[in-house]
Amino acid sequence: MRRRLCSSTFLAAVASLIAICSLLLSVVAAGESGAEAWLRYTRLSPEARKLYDRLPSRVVILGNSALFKTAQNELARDFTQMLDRNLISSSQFTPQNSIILGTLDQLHSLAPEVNPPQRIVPDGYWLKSMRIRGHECLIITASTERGVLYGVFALLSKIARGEDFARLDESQQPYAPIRWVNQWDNLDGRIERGYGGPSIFYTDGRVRDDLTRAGQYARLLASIGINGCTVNNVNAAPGILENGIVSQLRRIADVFRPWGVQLSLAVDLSSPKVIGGLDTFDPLDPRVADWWRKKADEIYAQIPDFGGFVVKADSEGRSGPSAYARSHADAANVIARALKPHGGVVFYRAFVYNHRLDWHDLKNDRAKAAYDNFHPLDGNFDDHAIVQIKNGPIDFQVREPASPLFARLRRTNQAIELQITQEYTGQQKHLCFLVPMWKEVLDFDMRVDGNSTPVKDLVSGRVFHRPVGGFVGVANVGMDDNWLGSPLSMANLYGFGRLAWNPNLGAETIIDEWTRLTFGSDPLVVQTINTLQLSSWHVYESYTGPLGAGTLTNITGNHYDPGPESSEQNGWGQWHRADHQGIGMDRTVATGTGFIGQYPPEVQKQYESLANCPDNLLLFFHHVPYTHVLHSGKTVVQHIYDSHYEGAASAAGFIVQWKKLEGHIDEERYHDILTRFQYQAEQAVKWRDAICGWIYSISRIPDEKKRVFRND
Ligand code: GCW
Repeated sequence: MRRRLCSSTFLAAVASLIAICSLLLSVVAAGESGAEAWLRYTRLSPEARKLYDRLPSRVVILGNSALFKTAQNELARDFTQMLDRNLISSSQFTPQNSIILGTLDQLHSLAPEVNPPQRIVPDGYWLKSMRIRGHECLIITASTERGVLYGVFALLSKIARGEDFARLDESQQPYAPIRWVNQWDNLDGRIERGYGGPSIFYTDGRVRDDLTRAGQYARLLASIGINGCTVNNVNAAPGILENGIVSQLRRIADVFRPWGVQLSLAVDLSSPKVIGGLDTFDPLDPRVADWWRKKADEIYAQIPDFGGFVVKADSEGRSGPSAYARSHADAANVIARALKPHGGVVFYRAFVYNHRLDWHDLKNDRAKAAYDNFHPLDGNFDDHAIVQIKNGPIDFQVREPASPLFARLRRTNQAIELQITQEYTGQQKHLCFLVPMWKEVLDFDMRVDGNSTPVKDLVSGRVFHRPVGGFVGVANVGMDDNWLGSPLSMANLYGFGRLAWNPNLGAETIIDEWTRLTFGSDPLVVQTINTLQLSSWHVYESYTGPLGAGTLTNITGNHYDPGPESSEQNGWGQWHRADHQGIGMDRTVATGTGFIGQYPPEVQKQYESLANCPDNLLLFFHHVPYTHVLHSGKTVVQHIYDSHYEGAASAAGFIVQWKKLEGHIDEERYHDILTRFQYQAEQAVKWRDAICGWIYSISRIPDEKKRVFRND
């Protein structure tokens, strides 16, 4: 009997041990699905923990708002996770070693001697180790409460990456006040160009009951300094402004607020007519102005920290001011004036073009549209309006020059729109780390008035001293555990936030931070993933669109598969103009569409001449024979062949590099990503064969290396 009892106790113990183990395993597995993204905060090794032994265990919170609560909870939770330490919180400073969280004003009443080295702008923060009343303190302070939260995340990031700091004296300031993401979510739960599952906000025409993911998303955004999120598609359903929906949207704003993320909405210009019951949406009609005013008042009554509206008008079939022969400035201003009393802003997208262009006319050029539409209106937009400009003049292609419009709006607020969701860059199925591409655009010097005027300084409002400006990223996260559909693609969301905060950060720095936070600091892991990510844009470009050829993808369909013929002979204007003699769009002033003339003179000079135009944009700006010799010494056609073969080989090489990480990272992400690389390598071969075969069929010039054949 005793023996039996013992053995049954033993069995029960084993069973519960197994249960505990499987629970632990499932916790690890759940944690490694990618859901935590760069906020994993895993337990540091005892040795690494030693670095932070001197950090106080007491935290003093000088404010009691929701943002402070968030900061306090985040700090406490992640200290426990990473350092196995329980922080003791207090709202009063009693003389002992402490971490102190407070705005500068709050801090001054405690310790008037505390003075930051420079003015801290809103959202900026200062981390400072100093003695207060004889005790070692670490101060996390800012001019705003949101800045304090950002300071907490900055400290946590340092610890998670094992940064060795004995004492801190670091102030960080955002480059621009606007650091927003746009989500292209529809009320039915689908996301336009979303590759990470259905909407985290909506299902079946209404806001989800369970907004846990929306809150987690806000946490992710806050951790990288993003302060606004537009929660619906720019192809906006007018119904988004119906009263019944606004009261539901309020719940999203409520889960954003503790993280300092402001909610905003994309709106359709025809709303006053379609849902407002007016017989017009003419922006100059006083009834329309009144409607927008009342609508804004209603929204602010429910969502006091509402950020504003985003407008896509007269674009791709959307309604717009042209219906009443009014200008885009008229349309933007009627909305800006409704938002102004509440401090909100309207983003008016410059993505306006005629999608029924006559392709027979070689002078027609979609690239010219943003400038043609908006440059004449410079100075006509109200201060609460911001013109939101896509990075390139076409549409998020793998290689485009910077939009000339950035240089040409002197008296208008502007923001750059970057695409995090990889619509034309592999749809999260191919690895394509976009930070190096974004940096090329942000660092591009427009030479306005012959001075150094990089795009980052134009969009942030520095060059023309604009009151507001900044960065918008189209994110499109979804319900998939890992948000974007692929764990590695999250580097783009992270990178967008980091660049919006500080566009001077290097791509290497950003990816190194991200990899350490997402996968840990094993040197082999860090080195391998950093290298893969940093090479990925170039690799993707080399097998999908070298030399700036433009859209070779299926433009009338999924924007993903190869489809070079689909770009031509239609009104969409994403033309490459390939024929039997040559390839490329002639956008020169001398013989082409004249697009190059939209740039400031020094940039014009660079692009206009074949001798100065960089190879990687050659076909964007010039139509050349296939036998044209590049700066590299190769002919265009041979470059296209070689580039595709090299690109496909590099994609296959990704698998080999990735396999080195087996056993170095968790199995779940290891296998998930391995499968993706295997798929990408196959797709790269498909692209290679499709494009090389097509180029051969139109040029009839054989590949010197005899790899390209076509049975026709
Ligand atoms: O790139 C195109 C996309 C559309 C998108 C549009 C835009 C939301 O294919 O899906 O519509 O750009 O930016 O408005």
